[in-house]
Amino acid sequence: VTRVGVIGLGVMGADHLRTLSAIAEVTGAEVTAVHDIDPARMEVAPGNIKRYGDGFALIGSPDVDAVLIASADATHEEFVLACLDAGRPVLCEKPLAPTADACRRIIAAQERLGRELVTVGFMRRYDPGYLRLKEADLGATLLLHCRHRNAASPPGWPTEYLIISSAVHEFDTIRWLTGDEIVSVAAYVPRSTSYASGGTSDPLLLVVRTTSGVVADIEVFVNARYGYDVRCERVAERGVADLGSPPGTDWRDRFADAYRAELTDWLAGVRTGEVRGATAGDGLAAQLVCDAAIRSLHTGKPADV
Ligand code: ISE
Repeated sequence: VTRVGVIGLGVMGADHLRTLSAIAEVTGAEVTAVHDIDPARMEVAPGNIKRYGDGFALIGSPDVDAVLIASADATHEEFVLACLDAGRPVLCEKPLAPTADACRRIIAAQERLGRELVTVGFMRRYDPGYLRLKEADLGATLLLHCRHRNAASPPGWPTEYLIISSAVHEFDTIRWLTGDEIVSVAAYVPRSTSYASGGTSDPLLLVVRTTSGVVADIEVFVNARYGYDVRCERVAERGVADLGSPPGTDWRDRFADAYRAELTDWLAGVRTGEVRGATAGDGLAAQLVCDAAIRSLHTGKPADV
């Protein structure tokens, strides 16, 4: 049995706890430990799961074989580094870390260790719709039209979070769909919705170009009100394909299949000693695109990655 420790029992951590329990028979894994800085949040865990007041103690515990990090973005680097120190395979929710330098420190630590233990939670790679889009025999991709709409953003979300928290998925998905790197980003600021927090520019339109010349336009709109609506249309030489998914309430229901598949595949990799999903290098690549998008947002000019 693979014994999993979960750090962070907020929206995503609690959802992952439920999913891990639901797939336990398939994966042969069970959650044996949880940590959250708010003890009340640990109450969502069944009574037989050990509560840790300290995330580092959970990581070092002999009762834990692998770690899932779903705590605040700012804590990801320290917990991932501790997992590497302890030799624990780790699935870290996106972003790997909020800055490129922190991602580089994680990659350097993993290189010193001499083996890959870090998986990043870019779950769209496991979504059946995106897999169909990627596998469709349409020839070379020319354009991608990406739409990423949240029903509502947390109050006080700054404009940069539309990029760091939301568009980051599009950047990884575009890299994964095309097999290219993203080389430039141009950020455009349309008229903002009156439902955005004071001063936040929402929606944004980002236009990125990849190494093979694919151009993708990304709408990120985090106060769309009507629902959670993620769309992607692939325009290729021999045809067009899109996700065709109806709007949902939020990412947990819209990507429920993807999260199950991601956790199942992660745990399969834990057993065989491999990283099967997005790597720490993918985490750094996505963060570098975020940094370029934020530069473009601030300068009003396209930015190279
Ligand atoms: C959130 O953090 C997620 O990761 C969701 O997948 C994304 O759709 C949402 O925009 C983010 O805020």
